[in-house]
Amino acid sequence: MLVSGMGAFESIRACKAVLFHTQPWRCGFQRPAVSDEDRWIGRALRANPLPRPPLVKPLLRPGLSRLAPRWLALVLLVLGPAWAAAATVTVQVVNDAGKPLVNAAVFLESKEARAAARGLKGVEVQQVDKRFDPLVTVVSIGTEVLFPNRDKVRHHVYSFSPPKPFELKLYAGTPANPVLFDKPGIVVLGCNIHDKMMAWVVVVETPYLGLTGASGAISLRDVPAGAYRLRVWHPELPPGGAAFDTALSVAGAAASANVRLPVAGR
Ligand SMILES: [Cu+2]
Repeated sequence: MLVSGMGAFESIRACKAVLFHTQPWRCGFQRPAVSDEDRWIGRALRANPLPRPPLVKPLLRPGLSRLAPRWLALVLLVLGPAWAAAATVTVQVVNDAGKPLVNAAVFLESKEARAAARGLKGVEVQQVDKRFDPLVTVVSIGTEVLFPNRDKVRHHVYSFSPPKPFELKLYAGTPANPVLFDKPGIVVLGCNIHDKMMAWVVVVETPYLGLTGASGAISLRDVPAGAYRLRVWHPELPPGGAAFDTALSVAGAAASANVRLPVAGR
């Protein structure tokens, strides 16, 4: 079935092959069901626990264990104020009508955040009821993602996106090898069998990341004090364009920001 706006393309698959990175909406993108948001954000946060600042662990290597208490005291004396200043950053995202916007990827960039980014294992984007779940996944660079098929039909997951072109040929169950997302950017997922299946993996160079839920809000915990770029991306932003970008200074126990994106969402 053709989708309004597809123009000269003969099928949704042909449309996606050409327009995946430019105008995927013309190929039949369907907005997420609001009822699934809490499940998505819950899984995203479980899959992407925010790491602690990596300052103490190296000092506790076996060779230094005897000195650890003294080192720790010195480190805490010097860095204590910065450590104590780790903040919770709350970001409220709304659409162009001022309504809460679900499934917006929110992340904080800085030189230090880039150095602290660590890939994780065990992140999943499952296929269930012939759709991807979650619809949007935001991960730190270097993260491995599994694509378990929990449907009774087989799927053929692929992406043409430059940060991670890949293909998991027609399969049932969980493929043995996860897909490593080792370059930053937006990776659009599709299924060769079910043309309407679409989802996104947002690969970012920071450990301070999250996805907005039904309220359009996200709280990023344990963010060290510092100057950041607050970035916000949503699947309905103009394809190929940059994510929303603004300066955000983090100090004290909490920081907050309001972001209005020029998308309809819901
Ligand atoms: Cu499929």
